[in-house]
This record gives sequence, structure tokens and C-alpha cells, in this order.
Amino acid sequence: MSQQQPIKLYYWPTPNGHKITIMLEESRLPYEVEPVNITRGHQFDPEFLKIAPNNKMPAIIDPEGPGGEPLSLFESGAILIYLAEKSGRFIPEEPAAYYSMLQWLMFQMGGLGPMAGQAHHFCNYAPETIDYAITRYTSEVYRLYNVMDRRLGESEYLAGEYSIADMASWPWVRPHERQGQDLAEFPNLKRWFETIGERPAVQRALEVLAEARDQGKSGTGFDEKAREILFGDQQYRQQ
Ligand SMILES: N[C@@H](CCC(=O)N[C@@H](CS)C(=O)NCC(=O)O)C(=O)O
Repeated sequence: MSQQQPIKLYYWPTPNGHKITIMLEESRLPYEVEPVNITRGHQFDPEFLKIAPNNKMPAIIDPEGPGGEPLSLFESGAILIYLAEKSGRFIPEEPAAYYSMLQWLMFQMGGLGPMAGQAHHFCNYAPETIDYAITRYTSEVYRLYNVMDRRLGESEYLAGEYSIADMASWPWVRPHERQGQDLAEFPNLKRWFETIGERPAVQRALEVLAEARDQGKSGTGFDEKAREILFGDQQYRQQ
């Protein structure tokens, strides 16, 4: 039998990127990483835009997609569903459980991710302190953490068993301090966060390009050029 060809993962070590390395490590699907340095504008490379027209990572190319044909995908939620269906893991089979998982995945994609992203921005990156925006987004993240905390008081994981819904949310709870949150206020969420953080696959996933992430933390990777590329006006966004 022929060896499975690796999935190509277009990646940078951010919460949305971590979702996919966690799933690839958990499912043991073979993969290779193609770094997309978003602090240097690589998300605007024409070749990358062909597979990720929204100029954001993560994205994948599976050389052995449906029908044995190559498949490219962007949007982390779609990628997680694809990988779960391909591997047959971390996605419930029974319909009610499947839709429960899907609703928590959508909760992350449409709520937690975007709101926590804005909280990161206004708490950490905005060139001026805008109290209204900081309060608006940290309050919304606080509310969303409470929603998860209540759910995790009745269920071990967001959708019953450990699934891609947890893999989508966990990387966004990881930088909770940068979102102005204290996990001690959310005991069920804290239990869930610590349990998942101990999984060997999650720890391996966080090591992928970790040096790039750590540079960002120490400030050396997030300089004026990165600020201009990610948060500047349109000059870098012309395609
Ligand atoms: N909804 C997208 C969001 C992806 C996203 O926001 N990626 C960011 C890094 S976390 C990015 O690539 N930003 C580059 C840019 O905005 O130019 C997903 O879930 O895949």
C-alpha cells in the first residue's frame, strides 16, 4: 500500500494556526509546514492568495483529497471539519452529538475568536488606549467565557467528548491574560483548559515554529513593519 502523502499546512504560530496543528497532531495525519510569516506580508503572496483569498492563514492543501484529487481549503473551522472527517476522529457520528459539536465550533468561529481577537488588539496592539473599545471587547470575552464555564459545568468537554470544537476554542483561551481575563473566575473553564493543555498532542502542536511565536512575545517579532502590514492602511492590502 502506498504511503499517505503529507498534507501541506500553511501556518504561523497564532491561535487560529494552533487549532490545526493540534488536530493534525491529535489525528496523526502526516503533514508538512509551510511558514506564512504574517508579520512580513507573506499572506499577500500571489501563490498563497490562490488557496487563501482572504489573505489569512491557516490553509491546507491535501494532495490526496476527495476522489484522490488535491484539495485546498482556507478557514480554520472548515479545515477542522475536513480533517476530522478524513481521519474519522474527534467528530461525533451520532447526528445529535454531531450538531452539538457543530454549534460549539460555530460559537468559536463566530463569537469567541473574533471577540477575543479584538480584545487582543485593543489591549495589546492599538497605538492609542481606547477605553471604550477595551471595555467593549473584554466584557464580551468575559461573557463568552461565562457561557463556556456554564457549559463545562455540565459536560466534560464542549460537545460531550473531546472534539474539534475544543481544539478550536482552547488556543483562544490560552492567551486569556492578554484578553484581560482571570481564569480563577471560571473554575469549569479552568479545569477544561488545564486538562487539554496536558495532552501530549497539544504540547507537540505548540512547538511548531514556537521560536517565531516567542519572538512575537518578546517584541522582537512584532516591530513597526509588522504593525504596518497587519494593522496599517491599504497599501499592503492591494492584491
Ligand atoms: N476566520 C479565519 C481567521 C484567520 C486569521 O485571522 N488569521 C490571522 C492570524 S490569527 C492572519 O492570518 N492574519 C493576517 C492578516 O490579517 O493579514 C480562520 O479561522 O481561519
